[in-house]
Amino acid sequence: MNKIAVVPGSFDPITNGHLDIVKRAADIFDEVYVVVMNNSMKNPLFNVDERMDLISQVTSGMPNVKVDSSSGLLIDYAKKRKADAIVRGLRAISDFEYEMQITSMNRFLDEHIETFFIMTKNQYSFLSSSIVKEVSRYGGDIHGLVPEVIETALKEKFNSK
Ligand code: COD
Repeated sequence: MNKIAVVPGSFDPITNGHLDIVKRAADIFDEVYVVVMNNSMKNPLFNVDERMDLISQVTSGMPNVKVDSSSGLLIDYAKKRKADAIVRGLRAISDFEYEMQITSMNRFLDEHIETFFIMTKNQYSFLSSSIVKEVSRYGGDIHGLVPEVIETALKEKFNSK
């Protein structure tokens, strides 16, 4: 049976840490939807269309990965896609409390959709979209932390401000 996963996030912008989770999910599931969603705690630098466009560029070599967005609840999106699983990445113990809270809430809303966690690779354990934006904003070198197209998009964003 076709197994479908949703990989949700803010992806503002997508980093090599996110991309590694997407690749590993795509090796396990038949179809993977990378979905750009709103996190009400965050104020994004890139708009939803820009984030989707960047993700599409960096996942173009992954035939079973599709890029989408949603402005509603994650669980409603997962149901709409008939997903078997939600896949999230874990970096450190500090991620755990938040992830556990949203996983429990999603299970409260629908107990049939499982959440799977993929541990980050060591080299990405310190990496977040926020830290990449911070370093890029002040002209630091983020090569190797994000795909080149993201490096360029960040430079353009900060130079135009
Ligand atoms: N290595 C591995 N994984 C990583 C790395 C890294 N270096 N960096 C981030 N990740 C993981 C994160 O742990 C997360 O699992 C995923 O990648 C996406 O990260 P972000 O930061 O882009 O996305 P978040 O955490 O802001 O996404 C939160 C959602 C937008 C999914 C959440 O707010 C949501 O579901 N919003 C929709 C409304 C909703 O349903 N809310 C109720 C949920 S209780």
